[in-house]
Amino acid sequence: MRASKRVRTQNSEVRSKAIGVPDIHISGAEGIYKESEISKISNGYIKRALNHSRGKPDRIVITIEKIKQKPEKIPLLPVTTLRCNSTCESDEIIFRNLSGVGISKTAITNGLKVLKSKKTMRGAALILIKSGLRIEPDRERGVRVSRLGIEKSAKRGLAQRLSKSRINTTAVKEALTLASKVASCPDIVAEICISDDPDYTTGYIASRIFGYLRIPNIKRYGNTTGGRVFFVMEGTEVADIIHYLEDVPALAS
Ligand code: WAQ
Ligand code: MG
Repeated sequence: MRASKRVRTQNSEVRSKAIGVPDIHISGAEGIYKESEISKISNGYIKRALNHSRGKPDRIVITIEKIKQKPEKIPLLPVTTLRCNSTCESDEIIFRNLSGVGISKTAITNGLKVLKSKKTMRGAALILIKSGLRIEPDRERGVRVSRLGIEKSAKRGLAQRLSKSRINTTAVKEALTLASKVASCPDIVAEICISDDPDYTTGYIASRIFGYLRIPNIKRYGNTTGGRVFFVMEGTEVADIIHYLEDVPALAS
C-alpha cells in the first residue's frame, strides 16, 4: 500500500507535478499473505492510510501480486529494548554500536543526516560503510523493501514474546520483519530506522551481529522527519542488493 498527498503551493497542482515536485509520503506497508486474507489485509491498509498521523492522503494505491517464487527462509532477529532518554543519548548509542561492526564515523554521520533531513523518502538510503557515499540510484524514492513476511508458526511465538514486554504491536512486528529481511542480505552490515510518524519516537538499529535494538526517544515527539538507512559493504553490486530487497520473497521464522 502507498498513501501520498500532492504538494500544494502557489503554483497549481498540475504545475507541481509537471516540474517534478514529489508527492508527500503519508504511509506505506507491504507483506506476503494468503489469497483468503487479501480483503481483510487490504481493508486494514486502507484504514491505516486514511487515519494516519502524517495527514490525510489524496491518493492510496494498493498493489496485489501473485508470488511465483518460493520464499527464502530467513531468521527473525532477536529483539532488545535499550535504555535511552534523549536524542543525544541515542546518537551516542548509534555511533558506539555501528562503529563496533565496522561502519566509519563519516558513514554514520551521513546516515544520520539523511534521517534528520526534511526531505522524507518513501524508501531507504544505501550508504557505503567506509566512504559514507550514498549509492541508491533514486534518491527521492530510495529502495523500498518488499515481499516479506513471517511464517505462521514463528508469528505466534513472536506475539507471545512481545506481549511479555507489552510491545506486541503492528509497528514492532512490521519493522522487525523488514529489519530481518535487510539483515539477511550478506552485503548489508547494519540498518538505522527512525519512524517518520510524528507520534512514534522509538527507532532501532539492526544487524546480524547485534540483532534488533530498539531505541526509545530517538527523536522528539511531533517531529515528522525519519527514514531508513542501510549500510552496504564497499565493492558490492548495488543492483543485486536492490533486487534482493525489492523483489525476492522472504519469510522470517
Ligand atoms: N522499505 C524501505 N524503507 C522503508 C520501508 C520499506 N518497506 N517502509 C518505510 N521505509 C522508510 C521510509 O523512508 C519511511 O519514511 C521510514 O522508513 C519510516 O517508516 O520497535 O514506523 O513506517 O518500536 O514510519 C520502528 C520502531 C518503527 C518499531 C518504524 O517506520 C519499534 C516505522 P515508518
Ligand atoms: Mg511512517
